[in-house]
This record gives sequence, C-alpha cells and structure tokens, in this order.
Amino acid sequence: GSDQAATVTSSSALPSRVRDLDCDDNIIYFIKKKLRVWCRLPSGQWESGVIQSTSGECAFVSLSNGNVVKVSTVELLPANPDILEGVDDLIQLSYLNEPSVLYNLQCRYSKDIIYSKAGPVLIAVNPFKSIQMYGDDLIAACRQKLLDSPHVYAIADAAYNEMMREEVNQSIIISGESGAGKTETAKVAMQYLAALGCGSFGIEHEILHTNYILEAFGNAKTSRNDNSSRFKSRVVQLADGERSYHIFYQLCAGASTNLKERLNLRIASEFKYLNQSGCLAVDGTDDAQKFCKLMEALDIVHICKEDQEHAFSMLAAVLWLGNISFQVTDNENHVEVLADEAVTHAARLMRCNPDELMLALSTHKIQAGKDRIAKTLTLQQAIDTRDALAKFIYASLFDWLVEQINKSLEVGKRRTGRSISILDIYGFESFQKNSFEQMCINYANERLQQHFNRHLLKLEQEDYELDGVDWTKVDFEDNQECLNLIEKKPLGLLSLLDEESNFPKANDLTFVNKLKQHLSSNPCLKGERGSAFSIRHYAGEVLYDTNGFLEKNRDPLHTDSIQLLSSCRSELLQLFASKMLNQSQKQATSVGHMGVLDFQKQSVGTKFKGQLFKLMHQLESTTPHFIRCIKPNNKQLPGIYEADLVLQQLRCCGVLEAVRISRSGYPTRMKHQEFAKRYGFLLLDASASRDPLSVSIAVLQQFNILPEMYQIGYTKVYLRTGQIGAVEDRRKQILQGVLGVQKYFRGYKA
Ligand code: AOV
Ligand code: MG
Repeated sequence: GSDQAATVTSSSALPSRVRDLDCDDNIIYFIKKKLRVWCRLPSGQWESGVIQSTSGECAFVSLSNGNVVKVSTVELLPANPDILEGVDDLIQLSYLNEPSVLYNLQCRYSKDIIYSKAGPVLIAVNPFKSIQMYGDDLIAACRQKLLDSPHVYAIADAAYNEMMREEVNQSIIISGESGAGKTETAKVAMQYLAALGCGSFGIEHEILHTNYILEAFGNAKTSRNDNSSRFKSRVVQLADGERSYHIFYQLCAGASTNLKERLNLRIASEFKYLNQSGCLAVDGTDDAQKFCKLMEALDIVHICKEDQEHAFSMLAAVLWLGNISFQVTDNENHVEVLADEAVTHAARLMRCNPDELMLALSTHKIQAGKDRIAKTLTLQQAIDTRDALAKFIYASLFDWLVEQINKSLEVGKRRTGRSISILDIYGFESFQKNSFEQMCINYANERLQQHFNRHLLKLEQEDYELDGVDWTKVDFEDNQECLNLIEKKPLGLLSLLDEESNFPKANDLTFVNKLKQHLSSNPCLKGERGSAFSIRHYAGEVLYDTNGFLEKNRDPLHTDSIQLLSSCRSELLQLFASKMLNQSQKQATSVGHMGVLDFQKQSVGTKFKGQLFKLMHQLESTTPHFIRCIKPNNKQLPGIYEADLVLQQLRCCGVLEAVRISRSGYPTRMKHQEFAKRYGFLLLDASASRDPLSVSIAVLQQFNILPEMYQIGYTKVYLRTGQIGAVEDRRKQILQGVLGVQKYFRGYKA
C-alpha cells in the first residue's frame, strides 16, 4: 500500500457493468408474485421486505420490522429464498445483487464465519479478534477432508494436493487493502503447509520463523495497520503517529550493552529517522522482547552470528546517516556537511573514510567538457542524496536477507523440485489524491486481474467440457486496453514518463500534454483539467495528480553515492554496490554505451514494470488459488460490519465480477442425485422409478423451464440465473401445504 492516509472515493465512479449483476425483468416477476425483495431506503440502506401492492411506478413494501414504505420500483431488487441464507458460496445465490451478497457475508461474519467462497475465490473478512478457527485439530480435520466449509486451510490443502498430483507449481495469491488481513492469511496458509511437511522435510520450523524476520524488516506501524507491510521509502520519512520498520526500534531496545557499544547505538528517540513522527511504541508490543525472538529466528534460519552483526551494523549506519546534518555556506543555499559524531559513527559503521562520506553527501561530480568537476549541492539536494543512500542501504539489506533465507530453505526445495508460492500483495487503491505510487500499485493489480480473469474463464470452460455441455464462449470485459495504455512501447504511459523524466525542460504539465497527444485514442485514458489525468481501471476510474510524477520516476540514488559504497570496506556495502552496477551495466550494454561513471540508470517505473513482468512470468507457470481479504471497518475493531466499506472492496477486488464470470453461463449447478432428491417429489407423474438424470429432466419440463435456460450435463443440471427460484418456491408452497394438513389432523385428534 501507499503511505498516504486518505479516504476512498465515492462508488459512483465505478463502471456500471459491475453493478448490473442481474437482469431487471426478474423484478417484474417478483412484484407480480409478491416475493421477498431488497428495498433501498432513502438513507441508501438496503432492507428486506415483501411487496404488498403496486401502483404505477411505486410499490408498497412491508419491511421485516413491520413498517410499510412506499418506494419506486427501481429501488427494488429480488431477494434470495430463505434456504439460501448465509450460503458458503456466493455462486449458490439465485440473485447475485449487491444487497444479497453483502447480507450473505454479514450473516456469516456475525457468526464468526469469516471465510466464504465466491466461486473459485476465497473471501476472508478480517475478524479483528482471535477466532477459534485454527490449530492442529482443524488442520488434521482438513487433511482428512472432514472440513467442508471454506477456509484458508482448504485452499492450502488444494494447492498442495494439486502440486503433488499434477506435478505443477502452485501459487496462492492474496490481495486486499491495507489492514484487510493479507499477511495474517498468508501466515495461516504457511502454518498449514508447514504442518503438512511435518517430519518429512524438517524445515517447517524454519519456514514459520522466517515470518518474524520478514515482519521485523518489512513491516511498520501505520495509521491503518499496526503491522503493515510497507515500501522502503518509510526509512527516511514518517507521517505523524506512524513508525519506521519494527527492526529499528527492536534493535535500539533489545541489543545487549556490548552490541550497543559496538554499533554506537543510542535509544530510538535520539535518531531523527525514528523520532520525527512522535510515535516510538506500538500498544501492546515489547520491542526488546521482539528483538530476542528475532535473534532466535535468525539462528533458526541459519544466518550466522557474523552476518547478523553485519546486518545490524547496516541498520545502525542508516540511523546515523539520518542524524547527519548540513550547514548552508552561501546565499545560494549551498551546503557542507557538519562534521559531528553522526558522520564519524556512520563512516565507521560503513567502514569508509569520513571525508569521502562528507564529500559524497555534499557534492556531485559532473562532466564539464573533458573533465569531471565537483559541484556543491544545495540543502535540499544534499538531504535527498543522504536519504536516497539510507533507503538504498536498507532496501539492499532487505533483499540480501531474503536471499539468505531462501538459500537456507533451498534444502527443502531440492527434495521435490516443486513449490507453492504465497503472494501477499497490495490491493487496488483509489484515494482522493492519487500519485505515482497508486499508479504503480493499480498497474500491478491490472496485471493480476487479467491473470485472474483468464484463469477463471479457463476453469469455467473446463467444467462445461468435462460435463459434456455445449456452450459458446462468453465475452467478458478484458482489461488489455488498460494495460496497453500503461505499458505499451514506445507509446505508453511508462515510456512517455521515462522520456519526460530524462528531458531537462519537462514538467508535470508537459507530461500530461504528451499523454493527451499520444494516448487520447485509448478509451481507458481521460484527460482532465490541469496536470491531472484519469485511468479507467477494471475496478473503477482513478484520478491521478501528476504533481511530482517525474521526480518520483527518476532514480534518486546518485552515481557518486554508488561509488562511495564501492569504496567502503564493509563487505555488505560492496556487495550492494556491485549488484547495482551489474544491473545498470547490463542495461547500458543493451543501449550501446558502457563505463562505470556513465552507467544507465533505470527509472523507477521501468524497474517496477520489469519486476512485475518477472513476477507474472513466475505466476504464469503455476496454478493459481485466489484469496481476497476484506476489511469490514476502518477502526480495526471486531464486530463492526460496514456494508458500504465492504461493498467498495468487493467491487475493487473484482469479486463480484468474478462471480459474474463464473455464472455468466449457468450459475446454478446441482448434481442430478441432489436435484432429483430435492425436487423429484414434485413430479405429478411419479409413476415409473427413474434414474436421477431422467428425474431432473422431467422436473424441468414440468415447470416449463425454457430449453435455453438450462443444460443437462453428464453429472449435473446447469441452470441460468434465477431459474432455481421458481422450482424452489413451488417446493416450499407444497411443503407448507403438507405441514398445514398435518397440523389440521393433529388438531382434530386432540
Ligand atoms: P494486511 O497485510 O492486509 O495489511 P494484516 O494481515 O497485517 O493486514 O492484518 C491487520 C490486522 O488485522 C492484524 O494485525 C490482526 O490484528 C487482524 N487480523 C487479520 N486477519 C486476522 C485473522 N484471521 N484473525 C485474527 N485477526 C486478524 V498491509 O500489509 O497494511 O496491506 O500494508
Ligand atoms: Mg501486510
């Protein structure tokens, strides 16, 4: 997620296709038959009720609380029959309108059933409290297939079985907005997989401990989540009330006196990178104790003591870099570095010459004719240079740690050669103000959404084909246009942004004009007034403010800083610098020029695209399993279900769309046995004993269900939206009749 706190924009910007889930003519039938409906009150809230009478465009609806309201018929939507209340899978709903979906999830949530299915997708609604849904007993039940309600365990189990059976790598893709529960869900999945490996691999213990390490270095307290997985820009800049990565506070609080001395450490409040936000502690968390756990975890994943110490000195170096300050020397705002203890300590920890550090932070070498001369930086440039260096060191340290952990776990991988990847990724974002970060996030989500759609349609087709149902491929809205808009070369948003970022005279406004000039034929782009533009994303339209786009796209790490790092005697820093140089040189060779000083730096956007492509490439070769996490309230409190907020997320993560795709053919599916058992007794001509398949056909014919409304497969009956409702109502009426008769007889006897 981004580090900005903001509110979600109104839903009216969303494309209507997501909203029109059911055909309107259903409601006419409902009005005629006086069935249960959803009725939108003037407050915007949906309430269920029964239509009493209609006059013209209006209906009188008797609500469940006894009140009768007069509403326009356009405010009515069909409600599902009672037997469908709180179903496990949204696909079972006869009517998939929004109030029905919301009510179904709420019903379950109020009973602490936080998991539901939406076709092949698992929905997880964050309980914000511990619930009795985990542990060894439940894991065992799931392994023995005794758990038949939706659960992360079941998803992990399916992934594992499919991996073993098909010998194909698997992935579990978890999305949702900040605080929705992605990381917790990923941990639950890991817990299950680790339990499966019990005894045979011996690394499950290690795998679970990697969580401690990844969270300490990758998570921070934000306003929306006390344990949020974050971007690395957080190292140098914090919003009020938020914290940097947990590890800094843990180290300052928990390091032994000896370690503290070796690292010149102080308490957290003495470091500018930590004290700027006025928040040093997280309620209910003991940082010192967490540090002990972290060291244990590092031991368990076999990171040797020496490497641990190297890693800690990098953290201390970052903290001291943050304390380095500058002195303005002339009236043009040029600076020099203040030679204080911050410089001495940082240089000692980085194992470089303090003078060189000071020079690298206050000057840039530039080409002047044949010579390179040093140009003094302004205060802002110097601060940016220092911060870019700190961010680079921290980000490289994180990548290095992940690499070490993976190396240590390789042992297990070699056994089977197969893997299950768990992806804990930021979800679609649409705030009042959206910038470059949101664009990158939403671009990634477009790619994932395409992956998701393609996968769903494939499943759908396979199901029909296997069951001998003929069907024509359904059309669904592909998001290829939007992806083209962003990533096409040479005329796509990212390419144009790179072009402008390299052009000294360009600014945010010229960038927008370029977009309009070259991309206005793409239906997903909308030019706006001033320096803003909108993109029509699969989950809704988002307005982006280009203010700062060009700077954010430029890599802020200067060549001089990389050279400084190469000259450090710290092995880790040398490694980080050489990785950076290697990467850039590969790029430089491909564009035709080389040289350590003139290396080609990738823009942030292009780098992001490259990483995303690599990720998608990895995912393409796996069978995906999708989990969508939903945050039911913004207060991080249990028991509060805010329908609007949930709806917003269901739309954004494409769940309703997914169900629609899954149902666009024949959403109601019932095995012939099941269908015959439930409705067979309704047959007027019950003479011959018939096989379930013939019973199914006979029932459908008796109810005059039109041939285009159903399909008979080898194993199942397939019905179009809403068709099962009529049969179900008839069944209910007859059963009520039977009960009535029984009551009458009992009364007579007594
Ligand atoms: P996120 O990963 O989706 O946000 P988390 O997984 O960190 O969100 O969840 C946020 C908080 O919600 C956790 O710290 C728990 O208190 C609570 N929570 C989530 N899932 C469960 C669960 N299954 N059972 C109990 N509590 C839960 V972010 O990384 O911020 O996008 O960036
Ligand atoms: Mg997270």
